[in-house]
Amino acid sequence: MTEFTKTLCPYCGVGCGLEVSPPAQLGKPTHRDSQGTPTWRVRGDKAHPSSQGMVCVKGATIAESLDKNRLHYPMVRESLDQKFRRASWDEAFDIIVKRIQTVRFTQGPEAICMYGSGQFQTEDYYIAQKLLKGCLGSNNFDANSRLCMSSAVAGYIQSFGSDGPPCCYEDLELTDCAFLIGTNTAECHPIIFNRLEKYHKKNRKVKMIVVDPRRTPTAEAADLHLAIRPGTDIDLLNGIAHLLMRWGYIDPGFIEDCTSNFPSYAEVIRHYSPEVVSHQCGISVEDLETAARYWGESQRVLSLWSMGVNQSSEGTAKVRTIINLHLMTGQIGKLGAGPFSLTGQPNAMGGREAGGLAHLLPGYRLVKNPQHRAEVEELWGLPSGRISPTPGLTAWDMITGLENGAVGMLWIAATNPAVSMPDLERTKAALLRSPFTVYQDAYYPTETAAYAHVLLPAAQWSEKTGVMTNSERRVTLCPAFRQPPGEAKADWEIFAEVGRRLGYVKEFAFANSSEVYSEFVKLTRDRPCDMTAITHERLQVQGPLQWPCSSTNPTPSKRLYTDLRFHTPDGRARFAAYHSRGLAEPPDPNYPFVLTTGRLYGHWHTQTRTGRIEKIRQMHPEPFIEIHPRDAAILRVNDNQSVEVRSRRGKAKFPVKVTRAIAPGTVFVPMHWGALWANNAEANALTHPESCPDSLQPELKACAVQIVPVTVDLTVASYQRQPSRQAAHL
Ligand SMILES: Nc1nc2c(c(=O)[nH]1)N[C@H]1C(S)=C(S)[C@@H](COP(=O)(O)OP(=O)(O)OC[C@H]3O[C@@H](n4cnc5c(=O)[nH]c(N)nc54)[C@H](O)[C@@H]3O)O[C@H]1N2
Ligand SMILES: Nc1nc2c(c(=O)[nH]1)N[C@H]1C(S)=C(S)[C@@H](COP(=O)(O)OP(=O)(O)OC[C@H]3O[C@@H](n4cnc5c(=O)[nH]c(N)nc54)[C@H](O)[C@@H]3O)O[C@H]1N2
Ligand code: SF4
Ligand SMILES: [Mo]
Repeated sequence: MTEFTKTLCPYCGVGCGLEVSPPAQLGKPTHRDSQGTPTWRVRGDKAHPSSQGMVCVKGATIAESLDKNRLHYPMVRESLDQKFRRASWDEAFDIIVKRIQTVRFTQGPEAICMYGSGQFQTEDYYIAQKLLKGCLGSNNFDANSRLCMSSAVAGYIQSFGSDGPPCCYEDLELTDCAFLIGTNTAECHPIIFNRLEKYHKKNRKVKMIVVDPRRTPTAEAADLHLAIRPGTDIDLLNGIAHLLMRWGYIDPGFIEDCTSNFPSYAEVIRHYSPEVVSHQCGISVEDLETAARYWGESQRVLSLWSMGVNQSSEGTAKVRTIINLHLMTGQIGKLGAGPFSLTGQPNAMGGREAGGLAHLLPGYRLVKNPQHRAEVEELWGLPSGRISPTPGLTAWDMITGLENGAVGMLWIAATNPAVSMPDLERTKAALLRSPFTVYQDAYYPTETAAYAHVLLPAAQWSEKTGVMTNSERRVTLCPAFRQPPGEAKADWEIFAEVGRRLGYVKEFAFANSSEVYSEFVKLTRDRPCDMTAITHERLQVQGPLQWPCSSTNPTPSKRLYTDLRFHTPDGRARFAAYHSRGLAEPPDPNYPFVLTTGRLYGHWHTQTRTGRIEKIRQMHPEPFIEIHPRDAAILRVNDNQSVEVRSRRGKAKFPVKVTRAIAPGTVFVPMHWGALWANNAEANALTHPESCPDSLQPELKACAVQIVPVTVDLTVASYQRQPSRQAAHL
């Protein structure tokens, strides 16, 4: 037996390779965490091409969270005011299956919903699609990726005819100009940032531009930081295009041979003169011109983006406007260039491959496409017409569906919506009205557990075998290397057992996850994400592989579109002509500040794991609100003083951090502190659910707020609540 297991870090979409070994090994002292508990050793896998041995603090400490506050057994209750009681799996399955049948025959399959996660492995995603969209005929499977990646998905599909980030991490070390927009890569994709930063430091000619209303650690490393006003990205991008056009930095050959719709785009960008854009974005004409010059003079431009672009009421338009710049300058399909969306979660990419959003089907297919439905039905051995032609409910639709009674059953897995959804007061009120909620998570308590009728204990990473795909389309096997606690089961096993108990015995007759994966890849044959040459066994032997990797061409591909043919009917990439529309809820005299929300280096989302790691708790002991000194002076607040922040929907309290890193008029709070981790410091108490009309992704990055100083000081101590104590009501 080898002394370590090669696997993938289960946090962010960088997808770093890890080597994990047991706490006790012959000839070595037992490995322990800071509290003295024996803990698995973790180190970077030097052979993993994506990360080359590097890890950040989250990956390095992952093992410390594995055994803390785990949910061990199924728990049930009749109503939300009762206590949970322990149940057998048999009883829990029975309750769920009966409920599915009742809802199916009284309200119809479209009243059954599942809300999943980019933290599923691909096998979990796939089995959930087969159960919901196939066997039950309900497209109401959506994932937290709706809050995360759906604008990138929509943008790629509309511009290129298919989803799929076309670049790879090697491009970070081949580019002349890295254009980072709406991404705090240094804190949120640290190893991607390390690779870029090292290369940038060594090669002084290489330019790095960062577009972010905050001066983040990412922005600090840039040659040019454009601190635009929130929501003015399209103005900026069209302004850059305007100058590229004016200065003749365009690629007419590429535009002519490989694209369509350029004239309507050219008509739009005409209106974005430097003076107009400088005024709109709140940046100088000089900085705008520098950005355009860097773009224009570079042979290879690589754009990187994440939530500052996607989480917007014009998210898809922003994505397409970034792609426009690449099309206009021919910066795609070659080394060191292209529009590269950074995926947030470890397997958001796998979710897209498996069809894990309400409008998708496995293999980069669309619910609305009759041929796609027929292909999937055939492979699943289902009668023709079983898959509904109507896209299902999105994450937010499920909340409004609870409000209006359209949802008869909600099954939530691997996500914590009672913290991460917009407009939390409304979200929580809707969850309270749910006639029946199943919540399947690895940990207890989490904020969402309070809204469940049935709790199912999930085996997590390290305890189940499956694959995940990272941002550069690289698929890595994550083998189980320890036992799940108590009676916890892999998510896919739970879904498959429910399927069998509903009568779909042969549809869910899988002996293990390797068989699940083999069936799934058949659905990728001849699709843009063809993975037909990938199996668990090959990944085990050869290590991680990028797709496309098909049985007809089993050598993995580093980049897409190198032949400059796109997946549109005419093979051309499409220009999009968008004017800027701005924020869904702009500031006004009553709510004069724009609140933006995001992440910190050490914490992972709702803290179910990182909140239990001492080193990380010390790194980020409490929530805060960043306020510019000018605004602090107007509000008469100082560092550490408390303020109440109010939006039209709710309020929260934070200690103030006065800093020039945030622009005047804008304030920032981290998203990590839910109700279990602090008193009233929920970012989403304030946010709104207005979303992009194409991707239906909510604008979590901006809402209008007012700020009022409060007298009671919030001390660190009040934030150091131990959620383990809350387990008492189990
Ligand atoms: N440490 C850590 N890393 C993570 C995660 C985590 O929880 N913790 N989560 C992972 C996940 S799921 C995701 S999705 C990614 C997110 O990764 P990022 O998108 O990099 O992170 P965020 O902090 O959400 O937002 C990025 C930046 O968008 C900026 N922004 C706000 N409004 C605008 C705007 O209008 N225009 C522009 N251009 N920028 C704007 C914010 O100031 C912020 O700095 O991180 C992944 N990695
Ligand atoms: N204000 C604001 N809100 C945001 C964002 C923002 O930038 N600002 N970002 C949005 C984005 S991009 C995202 S991705 C979401 C993230 O928000 P969530 O998905 O709610 O956050 P997590 O804390 O990652 O929740 C994952 C849950 O899955 C559990 N888990 C881990 N592994 C497994 C497993 O294998 N199986 C099961 N069943 N459970 C498991 C964990 O214990 C945890 O409870 O937040 C969104 N909300
Ligand atoms: S960069 Fe992301 S994948 Fe890599 S170790 Fe850190 S959290 Fe894990
Ligand atoms: Mo995300």
